[in-house]
Amino acid sequence: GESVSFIAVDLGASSGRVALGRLEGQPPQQRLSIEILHRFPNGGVPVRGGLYWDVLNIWREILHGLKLAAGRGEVASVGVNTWGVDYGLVDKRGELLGGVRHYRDSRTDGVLTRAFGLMPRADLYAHTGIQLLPINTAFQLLCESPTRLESAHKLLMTPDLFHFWLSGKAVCERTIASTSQMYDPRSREWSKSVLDALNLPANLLPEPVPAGTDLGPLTPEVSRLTNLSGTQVIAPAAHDTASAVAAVPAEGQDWAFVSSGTWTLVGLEVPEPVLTPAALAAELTNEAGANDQTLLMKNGMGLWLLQQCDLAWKLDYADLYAQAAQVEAGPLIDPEDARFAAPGADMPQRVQAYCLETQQTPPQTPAEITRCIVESLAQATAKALTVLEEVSGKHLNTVHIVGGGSQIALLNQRIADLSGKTVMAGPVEATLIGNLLIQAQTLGYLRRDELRGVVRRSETVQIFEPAALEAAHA
Ligand code: ADP
Ligand code: LRH
Repeated sequence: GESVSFIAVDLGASSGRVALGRLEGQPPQQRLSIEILHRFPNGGVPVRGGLYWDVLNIWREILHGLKLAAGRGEVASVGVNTWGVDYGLVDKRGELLGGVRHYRDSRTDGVLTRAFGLMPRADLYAHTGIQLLPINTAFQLLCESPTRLESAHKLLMTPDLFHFWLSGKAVCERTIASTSQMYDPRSREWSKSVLDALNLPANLLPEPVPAGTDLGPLTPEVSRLTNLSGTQVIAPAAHDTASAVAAVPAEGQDWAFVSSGTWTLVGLEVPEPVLTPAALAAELTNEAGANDQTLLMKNGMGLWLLQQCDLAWKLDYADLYAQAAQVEAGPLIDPEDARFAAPGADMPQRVQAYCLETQQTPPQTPAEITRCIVESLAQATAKALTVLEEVSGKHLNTVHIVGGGSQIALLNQRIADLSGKTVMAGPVEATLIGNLLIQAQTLGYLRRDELRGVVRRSETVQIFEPAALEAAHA
């Protein structure tokens, strides 16, 4: 039958992928098939005490993926999503100025104290509605070199930088803008109050545009390099979390999502930002979602802990998680403890030191350490769900877990057990799917209320019931 194809580029902190999505069938029975054409590792590059993203290598990998896609036939459009908060600076001629720092760069250590001296914490929250993390763009800018800022013409958040390279258009897509701590979620514009108080370079910020903005065709150069012609560049929900949530296969109203990857993002889709003192006290974040939704979330540590352990172990994830499932739960860490944020293959030792300091028997084997990390992440997730129920006044029955971490059966089961809610796991590639669906919507192939139905028809979910309930049903 008839079909239309789109390319999604999903850049996560640990890996990137380029996928081709095909939307097939007639409304309201459309389905989406995805084929991952290219995967590549991603991560920080340490240089002279700083930590950077290798954006030129990422760009080469993107071009390679696009070329593979061109070999499959016509492609209507392409869109890029990435992790939040990071940015590049370009000069008047559009040239990239220096490197793109990784949010785990240590230059922002302690920056919050300086920031709160310029604008009190509660005010920063009232204006932006997001969790006050030192990695947020506004605070990174407080640590920028003044000469670099003076030479800059535009600040481009990472997905916007790639959209600029693809299309020649410099914009700031709203979902990624909302991770910056410079964006007001009510006016949906940059926050003049925050920019003024922190003395940030407002002149560098491109106009915010909605998720699903057509940026025009690929540049002639990119067309030539990739053999793609007639392909539009469309800014999807350019923040990976927002793309992932757009593809959660939920029905009804009583659900929460967990986007599980390098980070654990636990949240609810709500119609308006929640900026109450209770939300601030709970350190909840209101980021922009696709289709004008707000994502009310707790942003926290995720499988970063395991990724860093694995630098030392070099074990297969599936094997490791299977072994961990054979180990009894024991010691617990606080995943948010500051010692876990920085990169390093000494992560197992950091976990052990935490346990010793808190009078717990440290886990020894990779399986034991993995069990400790999984249990600690499950507990943090269950706690976040309770906080979200309290702050929103909503009773939740179902938790949709998407992303790489949704493949970890033990983690899914423990979240079900500890929260007492039904967990639905999958799709693993929700971010890619959300990216593709917003492009399809932008080009008129789908209505906004049809996106989740396409995911439900196209993907399977795995169900995990809480243990206590299972026992009650037996
Ligand atoms: P990000 O987008 O933040 O880079 P992903 O959503 O790709 O992260 O998730 C990566 C994580 O998924 C890995 O760190 C790992 O813990 C988990 N994972 C990857 N592959 C598997 C697998 N085969 N089985 C279980 N877990 C896996
Ligand atoms: C997860 C994520 C998260 C934060 C972080 C910097 O990939 O996008 O939502 O913004 O990266």
